[in-house]
Amino acid sequence: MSTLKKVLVDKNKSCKSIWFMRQAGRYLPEFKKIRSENQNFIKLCLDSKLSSEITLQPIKRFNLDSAIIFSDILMTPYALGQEVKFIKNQGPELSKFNLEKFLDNNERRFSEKLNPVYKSIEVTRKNLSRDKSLIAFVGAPWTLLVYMLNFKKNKNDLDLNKLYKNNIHIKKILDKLIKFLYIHIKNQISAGADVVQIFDSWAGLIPHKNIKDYCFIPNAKLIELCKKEKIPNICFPKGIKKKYQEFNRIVKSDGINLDYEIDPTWAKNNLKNVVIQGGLDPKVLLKSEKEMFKGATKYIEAFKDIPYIFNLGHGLLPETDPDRVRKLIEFYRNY
Ligand code: 1CP
Repeated sequence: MSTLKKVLVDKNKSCKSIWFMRQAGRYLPEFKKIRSENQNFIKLCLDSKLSSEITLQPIKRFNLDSAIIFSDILMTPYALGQEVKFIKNQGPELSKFNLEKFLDNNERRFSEKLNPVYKSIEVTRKNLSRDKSLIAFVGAPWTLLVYMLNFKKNKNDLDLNKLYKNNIHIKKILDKLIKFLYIHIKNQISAGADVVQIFDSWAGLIPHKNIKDYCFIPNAKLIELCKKEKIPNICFPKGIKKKYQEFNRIVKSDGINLDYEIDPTWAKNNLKNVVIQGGLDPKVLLKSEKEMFKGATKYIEAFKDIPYIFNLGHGLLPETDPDRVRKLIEFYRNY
């Protein structure tokens, strides 16, 4: 069994496990080289051989305990018929959402379009040692909807007018997304993934009165499905602050990833019956070594008596020096 599963499922607190969100891609020179030769990001995600190679890059370099498949949460809207483009230094851009077309999607076509992702999982599993987990992931319904309906006004604000104008359709869209995400999760498990993480990266933008319907319930439904499939699962409801507690009470995932705004001591005292993962601000990897170790120590100490998976409070930043990542891993393993 992988160390990730030993902590997540067996709640073995003396077993340590470490991996990083966004460890594949973004900052490694060996990734940047492949990326520079492959301008179309979606096509790169659909190249099973290259995507498997990228998935394994951080494992080869750092011997991390788990691999996360190189793909993207926006592969779901892609497979549901929206055009997805990544504009350099600007982020993703999706073609205009069409409700009728969206509701008309069929399951077989959806799976077919994502088949290269499943193939990549198969190939990766064959090349990954058995003591390491292969993590599959999906974007939570709300976070996907933010991109699909182009709800963001700028980096961290929601266009509330757009939200209210679309309010009557939102639940319908979320429900349909849940159906397709279930298929995507099941296909990834069949291909060989043995842990699932759900990224609700924009949960923090949801107005208070909608948090239950747009975040807690959709995540809970996906976790229910993971449990039915007996697949260990982790949620990441980024930015919801103290609502992490209510999220945890309702969703009941095996693991919960802290974001960097959550105080680790608060988390330890308030998040019960769940394995805690992550929390460390990825920006500390850009600071001095001393500050990085100090930051890491805070999390290691806070969780030393309970099961804990070392990870970050959001993804590794593109400007991270790989040597820093190595030092952080060494520090953690020698602690
Ligand atoms: O231009 C490039 O080189 C593409 C950069 C890149 C990479 C390497 C994007 C574009 N996606 C990815 C891979 C990716 N995305 C992984 C692979 C495995 C890993 O490295 O861990 C994963 C797990 C994701 C997940 C993802 N994509 C999330 C959730 C996690 C998070 O960081 O909050 C989100 C929100 C996305 C959307 C996305 N993909 C890429 C960009 C630039 C964005 C937008 C982010 C934003 O709006 O700020």
